[in-house]
Amino acid sequence: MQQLFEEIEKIDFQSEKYTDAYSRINAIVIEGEQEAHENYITLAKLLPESKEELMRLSKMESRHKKGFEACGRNLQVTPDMQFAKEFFSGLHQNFQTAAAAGNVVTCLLIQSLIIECFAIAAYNIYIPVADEFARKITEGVVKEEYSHLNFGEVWLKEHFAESKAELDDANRQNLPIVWQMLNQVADDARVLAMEKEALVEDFMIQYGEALSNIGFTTRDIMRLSAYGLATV
Ligand code: PL3
Ligand code: FE2
Ligand code: FE2
Repeated sequence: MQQLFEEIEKIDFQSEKYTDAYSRINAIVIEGEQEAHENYITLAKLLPESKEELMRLSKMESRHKKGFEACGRNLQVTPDMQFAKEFFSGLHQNFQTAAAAGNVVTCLLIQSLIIECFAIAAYNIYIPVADEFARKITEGVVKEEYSHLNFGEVWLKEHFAESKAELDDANRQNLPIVWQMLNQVADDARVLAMEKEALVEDFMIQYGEALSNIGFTTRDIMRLSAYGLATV
């Protein structure tokens, strides 16, 4: 704990090094919230029986986006949106392809499990080292992300037997992309005092818990949640 305090004291939120890294991380988060907003609208079309709830989640995502835009403005940082679009292109493409084919299980895995767990891990690690303005915003956001993860868990649990094989496939296609994304952001995250190892650990915990809530066995969880990790 003492070490963490010393580290936070050292952070100069105005330094060029910090604001340069922030221009990419802030953009990633803004783009992530925008993608999430669009993905829940798409999911609302695929799952008309949950339309109202999914539209509610989609609106929350645009509020999150506005919150993180304010965090960038507060530090006088211009987010590098071009970088962020490329950063998300792998998951974006896979979500679009799955949606076009009506593969709702894959869409839920990408958005409600992978992206939400990635966001929860990142936000949890960011909160203790954030500037005061961003910390308050991020604390409010992360609470809501748990409810988005919960939507995916509940739906997939209710349809577990018939979704299992598709979940396995979708995990195989998309989890390696997450490890690549983490690698790409690791240096910038380090400048913000966020360690890659902590991000990986928190992601694995969130994702493993989600898979367990859906109904996977411990053996399956080990196999699924580490898929592709050794190759990065
Ligand atoms: C879903 O509601 C939101 C999706 C956002 C995904 C964000 C991923 C963030 C990875 C970058 C790690 C540093 C985060 C810093 C937090 C401000
Ligand atoms: Fe969000
Ligand atoms: Fe979310």
